[in-house]
Amino acid sequence: MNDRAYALFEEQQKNRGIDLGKVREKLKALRIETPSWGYGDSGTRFKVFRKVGVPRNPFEKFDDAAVVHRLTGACPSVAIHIPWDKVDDYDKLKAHAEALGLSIGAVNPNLFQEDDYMFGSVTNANAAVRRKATDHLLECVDIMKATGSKYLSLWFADGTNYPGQADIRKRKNWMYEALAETYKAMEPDMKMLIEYKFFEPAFYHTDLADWGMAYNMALKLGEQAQVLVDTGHHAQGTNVEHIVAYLLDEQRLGGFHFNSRKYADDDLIVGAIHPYELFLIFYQILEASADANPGVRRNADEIAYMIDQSHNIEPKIPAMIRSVLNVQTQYAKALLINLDEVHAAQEAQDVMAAEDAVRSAFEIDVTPLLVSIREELGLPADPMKAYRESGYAERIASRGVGGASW
Ligand code: PSV
Ligand code: MN
Repeated sequence: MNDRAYALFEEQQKNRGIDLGKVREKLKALRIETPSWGYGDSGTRFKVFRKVGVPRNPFEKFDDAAVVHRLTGACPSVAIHIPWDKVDDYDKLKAHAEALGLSIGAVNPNLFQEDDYMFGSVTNANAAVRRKATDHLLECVDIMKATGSKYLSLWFADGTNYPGQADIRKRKNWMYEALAETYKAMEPDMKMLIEYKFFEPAFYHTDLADWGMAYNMALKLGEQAQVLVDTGHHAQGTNVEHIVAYLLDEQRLGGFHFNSRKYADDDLIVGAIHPYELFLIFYQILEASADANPGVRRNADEIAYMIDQSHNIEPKIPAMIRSVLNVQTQYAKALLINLDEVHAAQEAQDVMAAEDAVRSAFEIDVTPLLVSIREELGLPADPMKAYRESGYAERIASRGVGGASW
């Protein structure tokens, strides 16, 4: 039955002029990092619901991440958050990850949970607080060295709530100073990913509010600094794929935090709310990946794809699997865009044909393709079903309630 479905799919794609061999290679190469904090308990400012079976320490978070990787074959690295994932012995954490077939991905400093940071961390008017915050960034670079991580992933909650509360330009310069000191401590093969978000927890101004501010910092710091696009961090209606295309053209798109949202930074399952946006992001990436400029191509091919979601009501492991599958689905659809057809329509300035060439790929059911690839890789055809049937959720119930938060 599956063979027949795939044969039909293959025939249809051949007729559309799609080279399925290349599509399959690209799909098999897609890697999506999952976040350690996505396995812990998280919530809203109203309530953190405690769940049965939540990992009690970083080691158990890796155990859960390994299940996601085993079932999807696409998630071999896990981002860590310090101090949530602080351990006495990073060699031990690294060895634990490796024994599970995982590696330690991006290291995320935490500069938003201490009382000292009420008025900011690296942009605090108090020099001693700034020093403490920068020291934490440097500590995270040391953790990267100890764990073999290549990405320092930075998000700052720093900002103000009221006009006049602080000197915006001074804070801009303090931000740069902290990042420059951190940048200097990195090894040449490490990257600094700079995330932005326009509000929350600060409600008047945030020091790194949008991609332009993050990009400007990255430009001033040097080539190892790049912008990280968290899909939930924009004002409603922002054209995220335009930002993606722009950053790719400037060769400064470092990575993504995938999640989805209806209203603000909701951190929901990826692709749950705006799947077409995710598809269009991949369309821009694939255009860049075929660009005449080798630097643009390299940037497109080196993007760090990461999930950043936290589950308030969802069971964590299946929610993560669903996100991974949704990313694969939208990537697969984007790979079915016939770019030659798009370019011909663009050349002819044929608006309807150009729009159709892109959208029609979104409308294709890629299930036969994904199932066929999973079968080739020895993965379960339906990872969600395989998870439900694995008994893992029942086994981890013995961890009880009250595991790690975030
Ligand atoms: C907070 O908005 C946030 O979701 C940022 O996107 C960070 O990447 C993440 O938390 C972890 O600090
Ligand atoms: Mn993020």
